[in-house]
Amino acid sequence: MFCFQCQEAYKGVGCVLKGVCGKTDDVAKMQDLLIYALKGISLYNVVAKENQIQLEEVDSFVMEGLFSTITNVNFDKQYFINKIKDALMIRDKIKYVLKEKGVNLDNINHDAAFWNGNEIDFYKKAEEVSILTEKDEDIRSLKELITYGIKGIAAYLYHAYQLGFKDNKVFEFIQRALVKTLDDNISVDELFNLVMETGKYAVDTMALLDKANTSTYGHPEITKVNIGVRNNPGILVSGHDLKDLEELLKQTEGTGVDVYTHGEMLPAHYYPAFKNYSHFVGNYGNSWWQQDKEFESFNGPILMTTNCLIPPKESYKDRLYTTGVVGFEGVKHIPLGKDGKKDFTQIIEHAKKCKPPTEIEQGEILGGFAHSQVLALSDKIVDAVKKGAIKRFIVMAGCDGRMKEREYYTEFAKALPKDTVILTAGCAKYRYNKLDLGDINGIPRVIDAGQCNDSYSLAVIALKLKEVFGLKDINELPISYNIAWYEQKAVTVLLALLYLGVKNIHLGPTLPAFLSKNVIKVLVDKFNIGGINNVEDDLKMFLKA
Ligand code: FSO
Ligand code: SF4
Repeated sequence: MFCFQCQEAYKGVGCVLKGVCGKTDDVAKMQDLLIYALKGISLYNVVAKENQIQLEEVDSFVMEGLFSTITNVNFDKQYFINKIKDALMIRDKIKYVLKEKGVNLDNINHDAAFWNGNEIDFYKKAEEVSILTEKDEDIRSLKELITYGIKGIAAYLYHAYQLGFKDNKVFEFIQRALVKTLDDNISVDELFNLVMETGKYAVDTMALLDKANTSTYGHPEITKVNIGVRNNPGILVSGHDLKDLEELLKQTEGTGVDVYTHGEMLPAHYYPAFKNYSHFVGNYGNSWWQQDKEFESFNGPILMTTNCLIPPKESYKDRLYTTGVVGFEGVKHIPLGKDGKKDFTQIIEHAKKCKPPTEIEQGEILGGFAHSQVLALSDKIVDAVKKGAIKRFIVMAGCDGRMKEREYYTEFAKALPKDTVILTAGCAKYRYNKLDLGDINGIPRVIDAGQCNDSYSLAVIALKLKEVFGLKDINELPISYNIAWYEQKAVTVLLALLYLGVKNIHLGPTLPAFLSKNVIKVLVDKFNIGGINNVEDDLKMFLKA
């Protein structure tokens, strides 16, 4: 195996024997092969789309397949083997439909369009299509940058899709981009253009998800979220899927079972629609990488709706449930029923037999500053900026992770002068959202917009401020970007920001292993992207920017 798609890639180069995330060699290979099979589907489906043949089940299959290969989503080898088999069937079905309609397919001659094999052949084939078969380091780097960007787009699109929102142009782009990554003659310039186009579709998809979430559940509002526990048995929900949470809240109503959020599900508390459930108690614990301790002390069942899952300990494995694209061998999975709904009865019955959660902390955290809420406060914020009470905003959105180096973000937040405000989204916030950083004239010094996809809100806020201050360029705003990344959705968010013209973004704790030296050089020249150093030097650099 070779995988370098996340920030924790082994030695900053790539995982080769087993993933730092726990992904095994065979799962990694099956993920590579699934991606290759999705490219094969896309070769034909792009032609189908050109001929006005819309096969929605194919679009959704490609979207789900991409999502399932994101870091910490699915560790189940059999899941991928089944998906590869399905993919080969789907590919050949589209080929058949196109031939029946007399569409000329002479231009499709890539191996991805024709290869076939049984399970026994899959491992050998996976080695033939490994990332490392692309020998040119820069081309490989750009192709993977695009692939990871569209994996994140697929994840955000999936959440919107669950709520009945879709965008055919995004489906089309995803598949067109996958096809381009098969092109052996593509130039570096063409790939750079495709990187920027990925950024454009990242913005469109985050906007679509924002519309899906806010029109279904209302606009997030300022909310204090309880971090203590009550004395009833509980279910802990993690991941990003609000639809799953909604169904679970409905099904647990009146059962005596409480519901808590973990990690990236925390922002669900900010939505008006979820405030109506009196058994929706609060948030338990911290970000994803602490789940091995926190799932243990929660005592009740845990539902993983998306990433980030880590290989479970035996002490809570039997209390763990996955759903959607998430999977782990030996862990119970809640499927989508024929009626389009999920039946969570077994989790609820399981919860009733469990002890209430062990309290690990007490108090409240504050959030809910998505664009609508912040724009409602914009007069106050603009006034504070004009009067010099707020000198600078620091965007510290993104992901958390287990590397010790990430303590930097806590130290950085603590060291920021009192006239600065942190804008955050994603699980990076857990590095500083429980510090008492105070407020500026009633404006909290940590403004949490929500999940990583709500970084879109931060972009909307920045664009609004640019308008209010009458600036020509978003980079003239007193905003610095000190972003933490971990997995591929953060790549998507980064490409979205680049597409919106944001410069001087600093990315940490380390730069992506998949960016070659030359690609980094271009990103530095064009966008002045940088890494991080130490708190003291970085503070000086960010504050004088
Ligand atoms: Fe964190 Fe995990 Fe949301 Fe990522 S939970 S690391 S960017 O998956 O998705 O912010
Ligand atoms: Fe390694 Fe990250 Fe790939 Fe897991 S996802 S195998 S940790 S690079």
